[in-house]
Amino acid sequence: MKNFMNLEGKKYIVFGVANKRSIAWGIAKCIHQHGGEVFLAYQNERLQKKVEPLAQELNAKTIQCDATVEHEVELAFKICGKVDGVVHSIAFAPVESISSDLSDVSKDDFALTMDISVRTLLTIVKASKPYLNNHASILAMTYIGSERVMTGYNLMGVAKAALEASVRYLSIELGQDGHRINAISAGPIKTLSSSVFPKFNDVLELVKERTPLKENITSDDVGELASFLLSDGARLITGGTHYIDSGANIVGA
Ligand code: 0WD
Repeated sequence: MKNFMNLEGKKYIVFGVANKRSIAWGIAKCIHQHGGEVFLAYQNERLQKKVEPLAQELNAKTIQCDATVEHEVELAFKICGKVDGVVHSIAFAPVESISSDLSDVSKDDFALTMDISVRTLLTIVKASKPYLNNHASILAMTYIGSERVMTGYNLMGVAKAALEASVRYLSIELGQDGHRINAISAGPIKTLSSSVFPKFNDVLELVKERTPLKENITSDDVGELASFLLSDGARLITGGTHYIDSGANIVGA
């Protein structure tokens, strides 16, 4: 039987590695373990010291790329060359905009959050098109705060709803060329970004108390789902949001 999870001979560009706790790092490691070649894109010079040693572990090439800057994204693909898949693992909202009431969020903070957390996916998809090998697969990271009110998630919930809708519309656009795009909705994981959300540790505890599997997930767990969605085993799966959350998404109040 063919091993669909085998990513040998395939190449993937992963956007959003900040450090070893990043979900993007869990995904990159897993792609590598399944035989895929990885290219890591990180946001700025500040992150270079953290990302370069990680890249060496995977024998991965790196590029500095602010995904809000179109020509930097185009350059990243030009340097990386043809790919079989792309991972978008990028999000940002100013701390004060998450902790404030949604209707109090300033115009600037709203625009910045949407620009980094949603618009970058569109920029990356557009720039990727000339570089996608046949049957390529694109992934974006989301959270259930897009569908349900999760205390403290606020503005980021609105951004993730827009991201998931973008994935659905992009699936039609990309499907015309035989490419796929999906979102992964992960349970809470302690990372640099998640540390800004108030009472994050309580959310981790709730997973252990209330979900069917009573276990918090890790970036490595996300990596396995990502590797599957990037692989030919998922060749007819597109436009969807796929949960890896110990079953949290089916639990009522
Ligand atoms: O519980 C969690 N950690 C969950 C995260 C649960 C479900 C989903 N997610 C999502 C996040 O919303 C995000 O989309 O997963 C994705 C990755 O988040 P992460 O791994 O939790 O966080 P982190 O390691 O901080 O990676 C996000 C990175 C940024 O990190 P910092 O902390 O420096 O803001 O996104 C990158 C940046 O490296 N990033 C950018 N990359 C390129 N260009 C940009 C940009 N303009 N802005 C932020």
